[in-house]
Amino acid sequence: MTKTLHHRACHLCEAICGLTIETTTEEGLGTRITSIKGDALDSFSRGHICPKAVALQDIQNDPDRLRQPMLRVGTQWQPIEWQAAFDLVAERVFSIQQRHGQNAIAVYQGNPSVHNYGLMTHSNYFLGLLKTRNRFSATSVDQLPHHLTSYLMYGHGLLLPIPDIDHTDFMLILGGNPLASNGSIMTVPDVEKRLKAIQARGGKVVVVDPRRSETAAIADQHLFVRPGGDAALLFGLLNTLFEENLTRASHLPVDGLDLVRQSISHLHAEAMSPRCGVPAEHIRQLARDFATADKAVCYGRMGISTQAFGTLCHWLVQLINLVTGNLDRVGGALCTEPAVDLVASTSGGHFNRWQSRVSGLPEYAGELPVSALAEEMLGEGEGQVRALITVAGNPVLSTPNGRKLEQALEGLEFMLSIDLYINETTRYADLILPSTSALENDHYDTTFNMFAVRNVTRFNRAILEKPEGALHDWEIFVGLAQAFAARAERELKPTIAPSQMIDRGLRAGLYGDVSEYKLSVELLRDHPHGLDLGALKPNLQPRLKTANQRIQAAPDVILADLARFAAVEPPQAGELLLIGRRHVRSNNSWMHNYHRLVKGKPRHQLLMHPDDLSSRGLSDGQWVRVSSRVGMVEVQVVGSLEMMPGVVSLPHGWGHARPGVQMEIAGNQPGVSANDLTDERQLDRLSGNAALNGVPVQVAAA
Ligand SMILES: Nc1nc2c(c(=O)[nH]1)N[C@H]1C(S)=C(S)[C@@H](COP(=O)(O)OP(=O)(O)OC[C@H]3O[C@@H](n4cnc5c(=O)[nH]c(N)nc54)[C@H](O)[C@@H]3O)O[C@H]1N2
Ligand SMILES: Nc1nc2c(c(=O)[nH]1)N[C@H]1C(S)=C(S)[C@@H](COP(=O)(O)OP(=O)(O)OC[C@H]3O[C@@H](n4cnc5c(=O)[nH]c(N)nc54)[C@H](O)[C@@H]3O)O[C@H]1N2
Ligand code: SF4
Ligand SMILES: [Mo]
Repeated sequence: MTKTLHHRACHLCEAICGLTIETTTEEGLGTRITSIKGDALDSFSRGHICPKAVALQDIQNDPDRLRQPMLRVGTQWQPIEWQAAFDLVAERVFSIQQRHGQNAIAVYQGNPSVHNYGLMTHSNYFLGLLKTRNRFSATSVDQLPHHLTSYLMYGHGLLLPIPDIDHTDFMLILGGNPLASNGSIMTVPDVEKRLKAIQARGGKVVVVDPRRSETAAIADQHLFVRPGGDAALLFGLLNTLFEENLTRASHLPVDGLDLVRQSISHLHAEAMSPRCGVPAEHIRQLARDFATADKAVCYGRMGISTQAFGTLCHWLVQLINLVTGNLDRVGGALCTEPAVDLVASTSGGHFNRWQSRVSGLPEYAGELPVSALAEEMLGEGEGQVRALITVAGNPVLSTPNGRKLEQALEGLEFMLSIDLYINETTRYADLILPSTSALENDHYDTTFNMFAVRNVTRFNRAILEKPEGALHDWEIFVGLAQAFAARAERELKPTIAPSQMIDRGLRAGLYGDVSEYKLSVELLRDHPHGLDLGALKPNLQPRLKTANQRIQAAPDVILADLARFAAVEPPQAGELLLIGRRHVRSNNSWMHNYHRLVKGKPRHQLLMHPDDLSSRGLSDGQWVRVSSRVGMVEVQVVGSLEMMPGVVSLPHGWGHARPGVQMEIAGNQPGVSANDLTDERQLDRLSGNAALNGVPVQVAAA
């Protein structure tokens, strides 16, 4: 019996914690994982770990995880050989495109795509060949407003300023709950300690959230905000900074700031207070506290990007940091200098070059908003989507009006899923192609090193041997590309393995051949705990990719959105608005089949303020019927003083009790899907991002 210790970054969320994984090899029994712990020698995560990492062994060992390609024959699933599967896809996709045009194939790329480097490097090797404009991803139910704002203001959608959490004195958080999510567009392992360190050095943490979240509970101040009201609150803050001369000069070249000031002067704290539910005096005081802190940073995340004015929100966050002198400043918001730098190596992006067929929603960087996916399948006529390819995603549970999407999936001619499970979405597929598990694959974080609060890098080799006959995600895409190119008689450029691509990226980068580091994949093997490349530092000016290399404070399309903001009806008395929430033991729409994570009391009920319960004659623990324009679910309600009155909260990613799902849901707790209630017509119309938060609902006894 031999025991081996491996060091590796966890790929399950954005925090990229270092893990120490022990495997035991026994003759005749093979190799198994015998322990998963935080890696104290990882200087970035410092031994931090959460319960999901321990469940990596459950992903590995789960008998329900698919290990070979599966073909649906009627209601049955049958194994099929890889080459036969690739040829089948090539034939079906080619034939559909011949008959209905290139755009008849739609693609949805889900969240785990950005946590798996082979998917980042190779999915386009095949998907790019399809030349379809119907590309969709989780971006438009998540962070699209961040990218669009950076593209418009800084010239590159990935030039995202990150809170310098380790050096700030004042952190204002809107719509983020890092204590549950472990941070997002702020890769920050061990976030609770880092927030408490702000307080320990005499600084403050302020949280704006319609729920007293886990993060709000440890903050110095928590303000309830009406869901979807953040743009109003942020207008009030920015105006106060202007009106009360609380601004500070910035070293950055900026165009359009006077125009901003004039255009928003009527949106002052007093005018905005009824729209956000925050008293005007609190808005003004918050602006003063922010501006007088030596180093401050305003950070907005998921809760403010998935709402009707998500892009206005993120634009205002940038401006608040800018006019207080905190953009591109130590202790403020800083851009990273990653070892593999996609900002340097890619073009800035594009926006609204084409629109979706049915609703005319804009593309961003070649993708359309996923709220339009179902209507593109259901809407008859030229250009109708006839087939779908999903990659590492579960849009039935993850995108608004999941029931409508299900109806659309039933009518498809062909569906392919590249996924590990037969779940709520992939059960509609004709063919499912499962990859190796993460621990059987190398890992380099191409995405989250770019958004980390320190410049860090690491490359980890696979921990477990690749099972015979299994393929990595990237190899699946190579197989699909080769089969499709052969069928379509198209030329296919050769490709190289992801690790070779990363090696090239490392060598060509800032810490590569030209530097003292001389980073390469080979060199990173000597640093299994990861390599720290230093604190973030001011660098925005030379990295700007706008045409005139100046920050654009007043992009036309954003100023044009002020008219839409002005046209919104005031809040109605008695309204009830739905928001989401995350829990540290749950991961989007999956991992609910691992007992280790879901054990204990259920965590997917509806939370409601006790006053809202009693005004409806409801009691704590009762089953209720929640309905919206698009649907209805029945769920248990829990009275909670965490909730702002008039707001209810339901986590997404549940709702597993659907026929044909082939995995055992641990504890027999399927929950219900929040996206059976969210509305595909509720959008940030500017970017097309779904407004998942602030959905009007009614709640009554079931
Ligand atoms: N109402 C509401 N809806 C939301 C949200 C919300 O807050 N509220 N959040 C939104 C956000 S931020 C996001 S990112 C989306 C996420 O939603 P999705 O994009 O649907 O992503 P997941 O739910 O993580 O999908 C996980 C799927 O990927 C598969 N998978 C996991 N790892 C791999 C792998 O390595 N390879 C392959 N091929 N497959 C793999 C799993 O088996 C599972 O089927 O949900 C969004 N939906
Ligand atoms: N454990 C765990 N970690 C995860 C995930 C997971 O599913 N589970 N998912 C990962 C993914 S894909 C992402 S994108 C990140 C997201 O990471 P975060 O952005 O931190 O997302 P949440 O934890 O959902 O926190 C959003 C907060 O916004 C609040 N909110 C809702 N509506 C509004 C509003 O109108 N205004 C304001 N101000 N606040 C509002 C909610 O109450 C909630 O507290 O988390 C990642 N990490
Ligand atoms: S917080 Fe948990 S899931 Fe996220 S990277 Fe760290 S250990 Fe993994
Ligand atoms: Mo996300």
